[in-house]
Amino acid sequence: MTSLATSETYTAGLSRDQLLAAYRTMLLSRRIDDREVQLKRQNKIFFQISGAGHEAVLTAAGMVLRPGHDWFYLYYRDRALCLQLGMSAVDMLYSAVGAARDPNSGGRQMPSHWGSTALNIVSTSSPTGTQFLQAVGTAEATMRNEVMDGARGTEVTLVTTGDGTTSEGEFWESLNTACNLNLPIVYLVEDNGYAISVPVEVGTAGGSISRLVKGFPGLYIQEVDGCDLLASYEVMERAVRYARERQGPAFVHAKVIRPYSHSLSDDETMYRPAEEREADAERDPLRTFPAWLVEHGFATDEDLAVIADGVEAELLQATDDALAAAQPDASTVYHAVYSPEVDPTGEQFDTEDDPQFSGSETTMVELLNQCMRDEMRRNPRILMFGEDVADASRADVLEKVKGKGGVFKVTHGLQKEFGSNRVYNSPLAEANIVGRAIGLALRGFKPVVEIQFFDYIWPAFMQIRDELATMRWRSNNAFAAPVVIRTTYGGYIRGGVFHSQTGASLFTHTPGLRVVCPSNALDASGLLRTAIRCEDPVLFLEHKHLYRQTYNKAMNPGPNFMIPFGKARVAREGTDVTVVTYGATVQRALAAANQMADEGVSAEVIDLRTLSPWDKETVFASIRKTNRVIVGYEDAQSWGYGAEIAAAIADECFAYLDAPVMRVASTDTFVGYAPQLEDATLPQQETFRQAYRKIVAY
Ligand SMILES: Cc1ncc(C[n+]2csc(CCOP(=O)(O)OP(=O)(O)O)c2C)c(N)n1
Ligand SMILES: [Mg+2]
Repeated sequence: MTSLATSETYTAGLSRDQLLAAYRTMLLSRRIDDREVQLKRQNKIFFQISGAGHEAVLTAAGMVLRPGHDWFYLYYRDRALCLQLGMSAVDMLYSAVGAARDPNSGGRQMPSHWGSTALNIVSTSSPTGTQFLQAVGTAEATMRNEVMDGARGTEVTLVTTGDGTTSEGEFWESLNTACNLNLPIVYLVEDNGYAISVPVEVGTAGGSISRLVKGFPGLYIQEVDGCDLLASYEVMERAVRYARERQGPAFVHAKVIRPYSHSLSDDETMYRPAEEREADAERDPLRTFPAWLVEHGFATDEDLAVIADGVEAELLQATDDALAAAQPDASTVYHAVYSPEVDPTGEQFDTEDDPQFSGSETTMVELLNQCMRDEMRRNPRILMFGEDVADASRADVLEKVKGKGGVFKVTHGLQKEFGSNRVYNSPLAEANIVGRAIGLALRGFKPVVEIQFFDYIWPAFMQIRDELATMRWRSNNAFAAPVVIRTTYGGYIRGGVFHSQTGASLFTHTPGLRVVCPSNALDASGLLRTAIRCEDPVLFLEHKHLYRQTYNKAMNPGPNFMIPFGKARVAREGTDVTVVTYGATVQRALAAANQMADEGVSAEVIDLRTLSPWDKETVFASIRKTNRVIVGYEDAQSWGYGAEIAAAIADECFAYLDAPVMRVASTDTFVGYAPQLEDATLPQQETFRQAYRKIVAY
C-alpha cells in the first residue's frame, strides 16, 4: 500500500499488523454487542450488557497480557479483552443463548460472565467488587509459590472493574493487602463515568479514583484515555511490566465511554443529556481509531472494509451456530453443586472403625490442632491464615515467645512448625480472609482459614454465599475453591449477644457448601480431616463451649482417622423417643435422657455431626422405631436449623409418628450476658427433660 506513515508516526511500538489486528478485535467486540442487542430484541437471548466504548483499553490490555500464563479476574464489560486473549465470537454467543456447550458456564450464567481454564480467566460472577480479594489471593499464590520454589517467575494477575464498583469496601481491603504484600497484581479501572445512572462523583470522593488511591505504598498509578489504543497500550505495558518485574502492584485508571446505556434494561437518555452523550460519541474508539489508521496511512478504507467483511462473516456463522445449539438438559441442574469426583460422604472417607489411638485423652482444641499438624505435614499446599492464628507475626520475636496460635489456641505452634509462608495472620477483615482463600484455592493451594467468631462472619458472607459456594456450579465444574473455613460459634459461655451466635441455617441453606459441627473431640478430629481432604468448600463449626470439656475428651485417633460427611452417631440408644441434635445440645439431651431412664423413659439421642448433608437414614430409622421425635438445636427456634429437620420428618415419617414433631431450641431473641438471661435463652438439660415428659405423655 502507499503509506503516509512515517517513522515519526507514533505507534507505541506496534507494527501495522498489530494495529490492524487490534482494530479487528475492537470491531468484532462491538459487532458482537450489536448482534446480541438484535437477538435480545428478537427474544432469542435473555440479557445483554455491552463492552461498547471500553474496547480500546481492553484490547491493549489483552495485547500486553499472556493468556494461560497470567491470571484474569474480569467483569462484564471485558468482551474485547476476552477476544484478544483468545475467546471466540461463537463462545460468547453460546453464552448469550444459554447453550449447553457455552464454555463460560454451560448456560448457567448470564452472558458476559466469562470463564476459561485454558486462558486462566477465572469464572466471573455478578456481585460488583467480589473479584478484588480473589485476585489478590491469586497474586498471593504466585508470591507464595515463588517463596516455596525460591525462584522468581513472571506471571501477573489482572483485575478489572468499573468506576462505581471501586466504592465497595472489598476494593479497599484488596488494595491494602496487595500493597502490604507487594503482590504482582494489576488493577484496571474502566471509568465510564457512571454506575448505571449514578455519576462517578457521587460514589467517589472528588470524582477521581486514581487520586484517592495515591497513599497506598508502592502502588504504581497511571491515568490514561482508555479510548486511545496507543496511549492505553503504552500505559498497560508499563503497568504490567512493573508487576512482572516484582516491583509491586500497579493501578491503571482508564477513562472510557459507555455508548449503549448500562445494559439493554437501561435507557440512559432518562438521566444523561444529549450533549453529554454526543461529547462521548466524539471519543468513541470505533470512530477515532479507524480514522487514525487511515489518516496515518496504516490502512485504506478498502483495508478497513475487508476487515469489516471478515468480522461480519465470522459473526454470521457464529450466530447460526449459537442459535442452533441446544440448551442444557433440565436434569443437569444438579451437576457440580459439589465435586462430582470426590465424595466426602463415601467409603474412602470412612476410617471411623479403625482408629489408631495414642497418648492420653485430651481436649477438642488439642485434637483439632493435632489434626491440622498431621494434615499440614501430609499436604504442603495447606495454608492457614486468619486473625491471630499465627504464633507471632514478627520474625524477630517468634523464637523468643511461646506463641499465640489463635484466641482459643487451636492453631498454636503451627507457624513455628510450618513457617510464616504457610501460617500467618490476616488483617482484621473477614471478607479479606475468605476472598483471598478463594483466589489461593483456585491456584491449587488448600486454604484452611479461621474466622475468629461466627458472630463476625458476616463481612465474609458475600464471599461465602455468592462466590465460594457457587464457584464450581456456576463454572459448570471448570473452577472450584475447596476452602475450609473454621469458625467458633455458640453460647453457654456467658458471651452475650456477640459471642454466642449460632445461625447455621444461613449456611446450610447455601447449596455448594458443606456444614459440619462436631460435638466431641474424637468427631472433631475425624470430621476436620475429611473437610481438609475433600474437594468441596466446608464451613467447620467449632463450639467454643465444647473446646475444653472433660466429658468430650478423646485420645488422638491417628493421622488417617476420617468420619464421612452425612453419617450421624447414635450417642445413646433408646426405644421411646428420638432426639435429633448436634453440637452443645448433644450433652444436654444425653444428660436429660439419663435422668428420664429413672422415670422409665428410654430416649435415643442422635448426634448429626454434619448439618449439610445430614443423615436422614439414621434419623428416619430411629423414628420408625420410637415413633416420637424431638429436634433439639441451639439456634433460635423459628426458622432455625431444626425447622428443616422437622419438616423432612413430617414429610417422610408422618405415618410412623405417634406425636407431633417437637422442637427444643433457643428463644427467638438474642443471647443475654447475665447468667439468668443466658440460661433462659439457651436450651438446658431441664428443657430437654420437660420435652421428653411432654412427648411421651402425648
Ligand atoms: C454487589 C452488587 N450491587 C449491585 C449490583 C447491581 N449493579 C450491577 S452493575 C452496577 C453498576 C456498576 O458500575 P461500574 O462499576 O461503574 O461499572 P460499569 O457498569 O459502569 O462498567 C450495579 C449497581 C451488583 N451486580 N452487585
Ligand atoms: Mg462505570
